Amino acid sequence: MKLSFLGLPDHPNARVALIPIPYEQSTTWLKGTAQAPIEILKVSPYLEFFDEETKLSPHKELGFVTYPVEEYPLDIEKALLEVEKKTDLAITSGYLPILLGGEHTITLGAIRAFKKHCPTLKVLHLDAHLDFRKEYLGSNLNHATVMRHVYDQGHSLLSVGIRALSEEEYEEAKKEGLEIVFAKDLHTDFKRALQKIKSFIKKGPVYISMDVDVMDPSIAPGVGTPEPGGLNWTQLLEILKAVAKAHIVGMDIVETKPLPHYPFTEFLVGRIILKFSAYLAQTLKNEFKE
Ligand SMILES: [Mn+2]
Repeated sequence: MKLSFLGLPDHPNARVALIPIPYEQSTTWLKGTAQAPIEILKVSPYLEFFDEETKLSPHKELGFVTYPVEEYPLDIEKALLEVEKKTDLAITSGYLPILLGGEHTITLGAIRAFKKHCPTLKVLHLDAHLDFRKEYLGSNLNHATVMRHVYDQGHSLLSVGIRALSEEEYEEAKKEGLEIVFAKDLHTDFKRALQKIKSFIKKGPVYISMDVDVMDPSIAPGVGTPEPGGLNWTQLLEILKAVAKAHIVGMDIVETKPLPHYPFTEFLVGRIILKFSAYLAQTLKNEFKE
């Protein structure tokens, strides 16, 4: 049986394509993120599909297609090439791709695909970690260096929710003038932090890369490297609302690590996709009215 988001058949006029990427090679601490796409799809039929806030049903208004769950080559460059091809296929088919990881390194494959279609792509990066190292544990291409690669490709980058980084990363980021909205900025003055995010995404196509550990571990315990002091649900929704009003072209949600018997984080990711899609559907509806 083909696994699909919400357990639904592919919508004939879908706007969103879910791309499962069960790739895991460089995860440093707890393993298991390769299982995440399957587990997220498996729990998704048990979510309520209707969104109480927008009063919309995104599976009808936007529609979803789910790409098949396929294995990826272990070699990182080969895997990234596959990710790039899949993302490219989704873009050229007219979908907004949402990649379901898998480890964070896969973001680079998606960004490479977008580079051809949107050279001025901006990347909004939600994460507890800056992932801006030049090298980590002897390799320069892994989950801890991925945003450095994205940045080096020439994309503007805003990292949000950061609360764990090395001194070297901090110095590098400062040197490059990288914009960072630390988790503490969100907690002390959310309005101001949100304004910073809004001005970043205002112009130009935006890709959002979300490591689930950006959320507080109390609501997202199923991650490889949890950090206290993360985003709460309301803060995330405000950010997603702002993003849905911008020129958003793609997204990934990575680094979920399913915990045996406690599928909180898989349900959370399913809900994030539905919430974000409901906001998108609402934006499209409003545009249609104008
Ligand atoms: Mn992280």
